[in-house]
Amino acid sequence: MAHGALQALIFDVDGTLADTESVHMNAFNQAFAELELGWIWTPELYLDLLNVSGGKERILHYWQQLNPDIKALKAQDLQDRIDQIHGLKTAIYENAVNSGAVSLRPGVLRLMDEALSAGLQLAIATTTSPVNIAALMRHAVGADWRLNFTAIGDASTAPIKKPHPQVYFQMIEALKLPAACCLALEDSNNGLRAATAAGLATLITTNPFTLHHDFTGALRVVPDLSQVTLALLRQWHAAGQA
Ligand code: XBP
Ligand code: MG
Repeated sequence: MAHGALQALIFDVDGTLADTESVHMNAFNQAFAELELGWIWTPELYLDLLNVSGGKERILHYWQQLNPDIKALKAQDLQDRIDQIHGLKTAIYENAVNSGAVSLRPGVLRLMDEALSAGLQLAIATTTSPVNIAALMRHAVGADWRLNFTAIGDASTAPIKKPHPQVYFQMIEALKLPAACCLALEDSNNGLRAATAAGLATLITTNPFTLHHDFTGALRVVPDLSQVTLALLRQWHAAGQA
């Protein structure tokens, strides 16, 4: 890996900025119920389904497992139905976030403030939809939240979901920095693989949905950011390049 001083932090959203996955799961279930699909995603099943990143991709995967005959449906009809289910799920999720169902994880805001004050750039690299990021950040930071970020990569910019590195390559390009000067913050194996495939050192903060994942290759694995200062990040980042 090329050498470089730390100049940017790239944050994943779900599971990293906030513990959102149980709220996502409830929103999926509420959408399934409203559309009378008879589908219920239990926490055990959802743990497994999280291996497929992206809500639309997750629905397709589940549907294919449940009913292999859906391949007989016209591709456009299948996509329209998935878009409809996911659109309803997204509206339900956004409402839940707007009413305060999730807050940022410990240390996240403090580390962002520290980084901005020290002149680092911030970016977001996620598989989720832009409305979900906006709802979360507006609620946590306020209407001007977007000003803190140089760039945002999400489901609207990167159609190929993690573990593919597309969203991270987009952010590295937008930051106009070498990958060696950026650090990714992730919570999952898919996220770690996406970030490392883009050449990024990656700090993992675990959560109950990802504690069992393989984090081989991560710069460090910590329970959350409460003890992680910018000075410590710089130290870990530099040591990772040695
Ligand atoms: C999170 C995801 C997302 C959410 C659901 O991955 O996989 O799909 O579970 O959000 P990451 P959407 O944290 O790596 O971005 O339904 O909006 O996709
Ligand atoms: Mg995540």
